[in-house]
Amino acid sequence: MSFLAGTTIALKWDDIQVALKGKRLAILGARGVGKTHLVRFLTTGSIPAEYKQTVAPEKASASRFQLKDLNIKVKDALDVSGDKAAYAEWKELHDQADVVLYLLRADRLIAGDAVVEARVRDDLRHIGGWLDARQQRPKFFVIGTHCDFDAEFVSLSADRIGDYVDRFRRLPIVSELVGRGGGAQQAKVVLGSLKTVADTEALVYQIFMQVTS
Ligand SMILES: Nc1nc2c(ncn2[C@@H]2O[C@H](COP(=O)(O)OP(=O)(O)OP(=O)(O)O)[C@@H](O)[C@H]2O)c(=O)[nH]1
Ligand SMILES: [Mg+2]
Repeated sequence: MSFLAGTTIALKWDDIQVALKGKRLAILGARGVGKTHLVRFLTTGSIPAEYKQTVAPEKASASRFQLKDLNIKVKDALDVSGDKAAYAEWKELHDQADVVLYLLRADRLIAGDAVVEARVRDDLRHIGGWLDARQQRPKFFVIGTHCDFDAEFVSLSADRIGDYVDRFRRLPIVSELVGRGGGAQQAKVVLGSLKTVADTEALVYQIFMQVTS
């Protein structure tokens, strides 16, 4: 199976491969947002069958990111815990990264979950400071996962995802995050789901398209 079907998409992969060659990714976020899932997908092309909390940093089994038959190579894959006690490990990962992906539960923010909102705000207070301290800022992405729990997302046709993202950006907490991440030019927002391999591919594709832009 190819990574994503369709010739228009396949053509773009050349640019993406060049843009990603040798890049280091940092995948950060609270517990259960999908970090291990994403690291596993990027290193093996498959997704974990069950949830096991990450406690200590784990080196991903492949030393480079290889997406199926596509020659996408990223230098390192370290999977960190979402526990707040792991902020020191997050920082270390952040400081070496070319691309920083901050994962959060988009469904919970849309539902107005105050606990998730507070945690996200706290995370971004840390990450924002680290980003500001970098001489050359890495690309920063806010990645909203678990959208499959939002009925509106599920019924959305592929061509309307832009409207959905626009509405998400207008949530006060999201505009606060984007501001903390350096503004709309610097901080990209990507929404989707990691429920199935196909969902995960679609989300990763959206991310990689914007790494190149
Ligand atoms: N339905 C659905 N499940 C998801 C999504 N993203 C992740 N999951 C599931 O949520 C659970 C937690 O995902 P993990 O990748 O292990 O979470 P983590 O961020 O590594 O969490 P910690 O290691 O505890 O910090 C797993 O069972 C995933 O399969 C999503 O977008 N939708
Ligand atoms: Mg984990």
